[in-house]
Amino acid sequence: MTHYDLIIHGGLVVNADGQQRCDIGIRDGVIAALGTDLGTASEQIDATGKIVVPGGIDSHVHIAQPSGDGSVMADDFASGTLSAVCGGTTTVLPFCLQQKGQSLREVLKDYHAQAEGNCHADVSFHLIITDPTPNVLGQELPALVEEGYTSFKVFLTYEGMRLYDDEVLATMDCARETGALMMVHCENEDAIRYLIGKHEAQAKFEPKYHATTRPQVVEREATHRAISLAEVVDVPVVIVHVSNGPAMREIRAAKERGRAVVGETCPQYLVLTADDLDLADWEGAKFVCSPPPRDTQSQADCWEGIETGVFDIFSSDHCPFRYDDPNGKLSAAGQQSFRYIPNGIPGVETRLPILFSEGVAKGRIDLERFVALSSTNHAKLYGLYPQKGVIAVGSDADIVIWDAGKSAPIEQARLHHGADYTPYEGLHINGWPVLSMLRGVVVMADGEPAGAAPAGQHLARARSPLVAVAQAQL
Ligand code: DUC
Ligand code: ZN
Ligand code: ZN
Repeated sequence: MTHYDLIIHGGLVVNADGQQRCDIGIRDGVIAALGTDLGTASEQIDATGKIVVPGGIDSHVHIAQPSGDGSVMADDFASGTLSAVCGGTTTVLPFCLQQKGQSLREVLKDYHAQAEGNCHADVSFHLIITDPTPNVLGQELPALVEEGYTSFKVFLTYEGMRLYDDEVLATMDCARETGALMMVHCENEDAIRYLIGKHEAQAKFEPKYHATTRPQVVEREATHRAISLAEVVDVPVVIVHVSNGPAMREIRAAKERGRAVVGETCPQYLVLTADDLDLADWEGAKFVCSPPPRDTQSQADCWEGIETGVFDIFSSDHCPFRYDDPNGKLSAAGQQSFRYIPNGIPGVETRLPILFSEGVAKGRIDLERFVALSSTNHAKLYGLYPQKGVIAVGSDADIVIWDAGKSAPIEQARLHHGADYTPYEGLHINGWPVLSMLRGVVVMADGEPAGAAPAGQHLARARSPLVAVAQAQL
C-alpha cells in the first residue's frame, strides 16, 4: 500500500479550471496523488466540509523597501511573510527597488541578505528600475533575466524614481530583447506635481488632498500612455494596481485590439473610498496609497473588471507603514502635508479574506475564479506554473484550507503584520483560511502561526509565457 507523509481528506479541491471532492497525498513536500483510498500516511488532516485551494500567490508586495525620506517599512521578511501565510498566501513576489546610481546586483544582494533564512512563505523578486543606464539595460538586466529575475516594474510617477517616456521605451526594448515582463505604475507625475502646487498655494495639506491631487484622469492618461508605449515597442505589459473604471476600460480596449495587456487590481479599490482619507485627526493618513481609493462607482467598475476578465490578477500592493510612529504615517513631515505621508497600506494578510468574502460569499465570482485571481494566474503570468498555482500531481504542496462558514470581522489585534493598524478594521468577512501549508509543512492553523521554522525559499522564475507568445508572433 502506498504511504504518504500526509493526506488531506475529504475537502472540496478547487483549481482554476474545476473542482472535485478528493483526498490529496503529499510526499517530500510535493503533491503525489489525488483521489480516494490513497493509502496510509504518517499524518492526516480532515478537510471535510472545507474548501481546499492552491496556496495564494501575491505578486505585488513591498517588504523592507527603503525610502529616501527616512520612513521605515513596518514589515521585514519575517513578519511580512508570516502575515502572508496567516492570510492564505504561501508565495509572495516583493520588489527590489534600485536607487539611482545603484547597480542591480547590489540591490539584489541587499534584499537577498535580508530575506535569507527569515521567510515563512516562498519569495521571488521583481526588480524596480529607476536608473536605466546603458550598463543596467545592456549588461545587468540581460544577465539577471537569465538567472530567473524575469519581471521588472517602472514608475511613471515620483520625482527621482519616475522614468521619462524615452527611458520607458528603452526599458521596454530591453524587456523585449531579454524576454522579461514589464510592469508599469501608471500616474502622470507632471500633472500630480501641478495639482500639488495648486493645493499647497491654497493651504490644503490634509490627507484627503492626496486623493484630489491624484485624480482618476492622471491614472487613465498614464495607463493609456503605458499601453501605447508598449505597443510602439511591441511588448506585453502589466498595468499594476488599477483603481477605477476609465483606467480599466483602457486595458479592456487594448485587449480588444489584441494587445497583450494584463490588468491587476487590489482590495483597497474594492472596499475603500477617498472618504476614508477624510477621517478626523489626520487618521486619513492610514489610507494614503497610490493610486488612492476612489468612490463607489470606481469600486463597481473594478468589480466589473474582475467579473469580465479585464483584471487577471488580484494583489495586495502590501506596502506597510506604522501609523503612530515618527518613521511612519505620523512622521514630522507627514503631519505637515499629505505629500509627505509615507505612501502605502498593509494588506498581504487581508487580501484573500476580502476577495473571498466580497467576491465568493457575495456571489460575484465563483470558486474557480477566486483561485485564478488569487493564485493560478499569478503563477502563470510570472513563470512559476505549474510548480505553484495548482493542486496537481508534481506541484509543490502549497495548500490552503478555507472555512466558508467562518465569520468574523477583520481586526488589527488578530493580524500578524508589523503595522499598528489595518485600513480594513471592522470589515466583516465571511470565509477565512484556517490552514496554510508550504511544501507540505503546516505554517498556519486556525489563523495563527503554526510555529514552523522559516522555510521559505527564493524561487528563480521562468520567462512569462505571455512574453514567449509575443516573441513567437514577431
Ligand atoms: N506603488 C506601489 O506599487 N506600491 C506602493 C506605492 C506605489 O506608488
Ligand atoms: Zn506602484
Ligand atoms: Zn506596489
